[in-house]
Amino acid sequence: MSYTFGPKSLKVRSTLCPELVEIVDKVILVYDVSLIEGHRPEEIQTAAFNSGASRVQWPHSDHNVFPSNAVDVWPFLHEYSGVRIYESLSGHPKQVARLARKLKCSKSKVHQIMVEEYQKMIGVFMGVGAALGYKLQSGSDWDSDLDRSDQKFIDLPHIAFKGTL
Ligand SMILES: [Ca+2]
Repeated sequence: MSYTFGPKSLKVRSTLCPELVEIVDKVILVYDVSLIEGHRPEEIQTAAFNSGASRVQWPHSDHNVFPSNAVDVWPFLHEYSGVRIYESLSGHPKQVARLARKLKCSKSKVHQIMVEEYQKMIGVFMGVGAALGYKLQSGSDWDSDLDRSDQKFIDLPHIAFKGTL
């Protein structure tokens, strides 16, 4: 089964560098995602930095070049344990509370489900990127040493193109 991008994702896709476009077009064949943000202009980068959503200032983010070398992606979960979810996992507290009610489990269990889903998504990206000969960086492992525990700032949706392998 393959999936398709909705209008918002397509708009984000149009701001991505050709290598990321190639990658997301392969990812969506096997794993459903929503593309949340690609190119980030100065005022948006400054706002992201000021709010703590980004740790770098304009123009040092991979989102700041055009076309963008970075994309923020949310996994689109279809169902869990037989329960229809059918939404992108933003991790927003309201979503976590809603899913906890829906799945009849704790909020911490929902967080665990989300982190697992993100790690699955990141694995798909890394695999697809490598198969195409591209090096990617994940916001869950900034230094790409395969250790997710050695950093303070975790940005699970962040995927950046870092050149060829
Ligand atoms: Ca690491």
